[in-house]
Amino acid sequence: RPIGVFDSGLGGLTAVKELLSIMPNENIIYFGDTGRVPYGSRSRETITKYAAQDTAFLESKNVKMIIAACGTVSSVASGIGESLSLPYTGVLKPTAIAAAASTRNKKIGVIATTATIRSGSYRRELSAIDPEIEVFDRDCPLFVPLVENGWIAENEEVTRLVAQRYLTPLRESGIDTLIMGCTHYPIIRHFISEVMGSGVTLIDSGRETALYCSAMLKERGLLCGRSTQGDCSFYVSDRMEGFSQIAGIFLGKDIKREVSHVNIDL
Ligand code: DGN
Repeated sequence: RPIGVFDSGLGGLTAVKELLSIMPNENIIYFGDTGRVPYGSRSRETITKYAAQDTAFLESKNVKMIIAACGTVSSVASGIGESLSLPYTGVLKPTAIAAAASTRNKKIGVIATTATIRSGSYRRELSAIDPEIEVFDRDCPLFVPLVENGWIAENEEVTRLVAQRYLTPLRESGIDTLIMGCTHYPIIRHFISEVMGSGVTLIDSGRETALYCSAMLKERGLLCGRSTQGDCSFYVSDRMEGFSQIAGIFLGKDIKREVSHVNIDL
């Protein structure tokens, strides 16, 4: 059975990329809610409703585990795992654990969507791990549309300027670790690390969650046993062309034939 992954759009592909490299034999079903992106500016009720529909779709595909590869869902609709009968993880816990293990000076930055920052989820999670950790956070609402529109290449000056504007105050705060708390952000990590400099370790929530998922599957004896390459299928709730193209660039392969449309809001 496949692993189910969902996000509001392209962001969760950062988890898929890592899943493919850690567990190349697994099958993956990905749902990107491109018809309703962004989630990050919406209310708790709306995000919770969308997340319930997204997980119901993945359950209908008979997945063995569900990953909410979305910082916003993990932070705002945090109860979603309890209503599922399948193993489930969001990105919050694995990411906070990795950041707390990485910091030396106990100053951690968090960048994410407005909904995630407003929820205070990373502050709570990090202070539960170590109350001495000081958190510097900042919402970066323009990053998600920049990624969804494909403005991700090194020469996109607008994305560079936006990154400079959001991140310069964080660089000056003296953090040594920065959580990319929205799964879209690693797609533009080259711009983020350019501003932050080499002294700041970037924590990729997609990667940490993929590692956590592999540990969960192993612990439950749910890893797939075969030795051949697994399959990936992608579903989106809006036009497929834009998604296929940007996802293909990010994953480094042509996925056009693997992308289908689904009507999620039934
Ligand atoms: N990838 C989502 C997250 O991690 O928060 C982005 C949410 C959104 O749609 N803005």
